Order: sequence, then C-alpha cells, then structure tokens
Amino acid sequence: MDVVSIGETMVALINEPRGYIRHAESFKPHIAGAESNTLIGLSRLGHQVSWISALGSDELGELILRAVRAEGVDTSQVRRTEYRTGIFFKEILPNSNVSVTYYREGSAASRMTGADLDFEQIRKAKVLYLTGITLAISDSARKMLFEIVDRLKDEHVRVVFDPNIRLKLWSAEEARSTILRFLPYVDDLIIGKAEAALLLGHHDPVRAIEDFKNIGCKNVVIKLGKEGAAYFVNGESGRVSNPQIFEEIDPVGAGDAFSSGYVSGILNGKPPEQSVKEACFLGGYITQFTGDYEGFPSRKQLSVLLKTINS
Ligand code: CKP
Ligand code: MG
Repeated sequence: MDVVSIGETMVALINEPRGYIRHAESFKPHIAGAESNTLIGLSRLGHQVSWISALGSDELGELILRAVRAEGVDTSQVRRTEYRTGIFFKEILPNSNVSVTYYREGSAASRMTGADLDFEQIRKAKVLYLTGITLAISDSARKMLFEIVDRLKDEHVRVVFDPNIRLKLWSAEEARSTILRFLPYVDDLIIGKAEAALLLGHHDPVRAIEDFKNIGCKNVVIKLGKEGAAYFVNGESGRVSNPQIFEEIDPVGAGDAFSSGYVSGILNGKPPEQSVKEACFLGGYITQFTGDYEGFPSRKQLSVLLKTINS
C-alpha cells in the first residue's frame, strides 16, 4: 500500500434547499470523514490506499462502505461492530458559512482500540495519514493513535498529520496539550494558520515552522488559505501563492484535498514547491463542488487543469 489511514467516516446529511435547516424539505446523504476524503483523493490520483475504521452493522455503515469501496479504496481493514455509524448535519449558509452538528458520540469508530488493528498492514505502508479528529473522538481512539505512532518509531513509515482541530469535539486546551504531545511522532505536519496560532500562541508562519521543527516535525506545511502556503520540506523552505480562480460552493473537504495533493507529491517524488502548489490548487478546486470529496479530479483531469492555469 502507498497510504494507510485510520479514522471515522460518517453519513453527512445536507439539507435542500440550502439555507437554515429549519426550512429543509429534504436531506441528501453524502459520506464524509477527513481520512477517507483524503484517501479517495489519493485513489483518484492513482495511488494504492487502504482505510482502517469501524462502522456499525447498520444500513448507514453499508452506505459508507459501498461508497468508499467504489472509489477504489481498500476496505478490508474496516470492521463492522454492534455500535452505530455516526452521522452529522451540514448546513451551508451564504458566504460559505458552514455549520456542522455531529451525532457521533459512542459511534462504532469512536470505540476503536489498538487491539482491533492489524499492525503489520500499517508497518508495510509508505505513508500513514492521520488527523487530530481521531485524537478527539474518544479516549480509546486517542490511545490507539499514540500506541501506533510509538510502535512506528523505528519503522520506515512516513507519518503525515493534519491536526484538524474541531472545537465541537474537545476544548482548545485539551486539543493543544494532546496535539503538542503527538507532534514529535510526526514526519510531515500539514496545519492551518488558525490551528498553528491555537497551538503556539502567535500568528507568524515563518516562526511557526521553526517552532514545529523544534518540537520534532521533520517537514511542515502551513496552510494560509487564500494566501497559499508556507513550507519547510526536505530541507527546502518557501512560500507558494494560491490563484483565486474558483467559485466557492462548499469549503468543507478543502483541507483533505490539500493533504491528498501533498501526499501524492511525496509519493511521486516531486520537488516540495510543486507538491505544495498542487496541494493548494486541489484545496481550492474542490470547494466548487457540494460534498466533501466528490469534486476530487483524476490524475488525468488534474494535469489538464494544471496546464490550463499555468498557461
Ligand atoms: O478540514 P476539512 O474541511 O478538509 O475536513 C472535513 C472533514 O471528518 C469532514 O468530511 C468531516 O466529516 C470531518 O472533517 C469531521 O469529522 O469534521
Ligand atoms: Mg482541515
């Protein structure tokens, strides 16, 4: 496998028509989860990927499994348990103002433990992609991630991490102390500027890169939203801009698209600047589509799109 990822995927219910949920006439089911979104992005870009998770033995679990499998993601490590599959509602208001309401407490994925995992599968991957959501959903999931990264210390698996801080799942203080404890195990940190400020207490991206390197991250990418990204990767530092050519419809999933572009670049041995540029492009591109992963392009579509913007 090129990439293995562990995390929760839920059924996301999006109201129609758009606007306040109180006026909903119907809800359309989508599937959403930062880790599976990223894996789907990578699969569409031609990489071999596997998802480790747990779902309920219910119809919602079936819906998710079918959708993820249909995207070419290996799901042989997804367990079906007696607990429920999580859901959430996503309300998209004007100016891309999105509000999510989770119903995920006690879900099948939040009850995952280290005992449920096949460590051999993880050990054989080139990249292990993780996010802070798994650290936040439960004590057992948090413990599981710490155990995994600790066991991987002497292995050649590259740990790529997006903190994806969700203050609906934990407090800023809990997020800060847990993530700072986790970062020394991380090879590549992909982090938003607001998240970096929450962890470090300042807004300077250049200083943040130095701080994260001192904590132990080998490579650091700071996402600056519409201003692009700043990075230190494979000993090279730089900054890329993000051409604003997209009409934003649904911003959720942009971070996962960014991650898939970056990880794809690593796997293809691209120069850091190019990987970060493509990551920025993908992050912007998918906001034109409703749903968290639906807009990811294939490798072929991506090369055509990149040629168009570079010409
Ligand atoms: O940071 P992003 O907008 O790319 O993340 C979106 C995902 O996993 C979304 O699909 C949702 O299910 C979640 O983050 C979450 O648990 O909030
Ligand atoms: Mg994110």
